[in-house]
Amino acid sequence: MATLKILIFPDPKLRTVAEPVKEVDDSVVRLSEDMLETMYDGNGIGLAATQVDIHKRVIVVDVSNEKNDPLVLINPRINAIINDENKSYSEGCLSVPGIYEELERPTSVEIKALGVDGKEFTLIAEDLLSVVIQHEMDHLEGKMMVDYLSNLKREMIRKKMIKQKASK
Ligand code: QAP
Ligand code: CO
Repeated sequence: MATLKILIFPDPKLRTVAEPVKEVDDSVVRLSEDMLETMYDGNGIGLAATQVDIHKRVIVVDVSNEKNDPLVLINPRINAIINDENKSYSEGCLSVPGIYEELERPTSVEIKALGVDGKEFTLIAEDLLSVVIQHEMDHLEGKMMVDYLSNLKREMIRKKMIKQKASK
């Protein structure tokens, strides 16, 4: 396994729309393992392949306290919004380090995806899990959490990220 380099906002590669995975072969399994290692290494709870500059529809998530419940979703899609009542969560992103913002999303969604075994499964995600999966699925569309903020706030974050990069 290996850790991968994470793209940082406003890297334009983060705007790439990911391609569906045609076949869950060894390369996809290896990618998901490397993504999990990269996510754990960065103390993250979710990561999309887009963030490591691989534009395939793969996301990994682990919202457990013990960090021992890895979840790999390949070609994920939201099948249904079960509860259209939105809830606000403080969201972070490994591609926007040091920034946390309150965002509203549906709290309960039904997701369909392929697992690393290539088989389709259905998952009813609620609360934090639901929010993280939606956040990661946005990345696959080239969408980021900063897009939900005001232009002013996004511009401030953009400048901060460029400064942080220059001082490293
Ligand atoms: C998405 O994000 C998420 O700024 C996953 O310095 C997170 O794992 C959705 C991280 C929270 C909803 C709620 C961020 C690590 C990790 C940072 C992450 C940082 C170190 C972010
Ligand atoms: Co993110």
